[in-house]
Amino acid sequence: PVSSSPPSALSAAPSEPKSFKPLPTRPSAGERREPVRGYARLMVQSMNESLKIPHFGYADEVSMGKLDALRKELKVVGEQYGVKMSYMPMMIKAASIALTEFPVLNSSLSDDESEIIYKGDHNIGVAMDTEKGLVVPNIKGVQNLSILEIAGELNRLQAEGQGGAGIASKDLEGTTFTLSNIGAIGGTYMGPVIAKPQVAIGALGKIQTLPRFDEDGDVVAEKIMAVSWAGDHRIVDGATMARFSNRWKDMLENPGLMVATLT
Ligand code: CAO
Repeated sequence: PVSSSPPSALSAAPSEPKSFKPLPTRPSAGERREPVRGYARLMVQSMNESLKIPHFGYADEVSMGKLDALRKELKVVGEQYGVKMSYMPMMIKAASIALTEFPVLNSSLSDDESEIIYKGDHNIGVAMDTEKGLVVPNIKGVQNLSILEIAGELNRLQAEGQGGAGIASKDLEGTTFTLSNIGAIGGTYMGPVIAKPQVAIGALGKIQTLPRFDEDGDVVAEKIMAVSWAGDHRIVDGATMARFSNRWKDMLENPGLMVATLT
């Protein structure tokens, strides 16, 4: 028998009809040219240089349950200081602590490739998706900053990235290591690209609730985030990257370890 009821998509239609909006751009037969300017120009220059770096990749997953609980607490603290607290400030601080133990990841190779230059400061770059395109400002001297201070700097850079004046060049210079939170938009894994003269970068996937086994072999719901690292294989080897990643992951999975290390 043929049902007289309408398909479910139609039955869910709003009672008041909406006005029809045409798509913002319609394909046309001709081509259109646009000058590559601003952040897009920086991306061209920086990525051409990146091609000279022999990359290797390394990925792992992090159980984010405890960090998620800590973030909920710090969010309330942040509000008292007028600061928005995401996961990033804690992940940036953990990276800085791990960099102290694995300084080669916060180094660069000299132009003649004869020396490794270990950087004094952890100027951690954060890839930002802005209306004007990708830009990577850095938070300077993270080794000396509290999680709250890192959050304040991140908020400032995010606001400037979205603002008309853009991010000042001093905030774009001197990056020593980068994190890219592509998971804020979506995705699980990424192949991040190192920007010279840095030697490492990490891309963070979307935090998802997934089934995993606990210590008793029972299936439990866990908050999982994948991390994808890239290293410059001329001076970073896979074992060093794995040890660094393990240390970083340990701190995110057991934030007490991070607190114990804070100066
Ligand atoms: N998984 C799930 N949720 C996430 C998440 C992740 N990995 N990262 C962020 N979120 C959540 C935040 O917790 C926040 O939730 P609440 O509103 O409930 O607090 C929300 O998403 C928005 O976060 P945010 O984007 O404002 O803040 P952030 O500090 O996490 O990230 C920034 C800041 C600048 C890194 C991010 O906005 C961004 O631009 N990411 C894109 C980076 C990018 O383009 N990389 C590609 C580079 S190569 O082309």
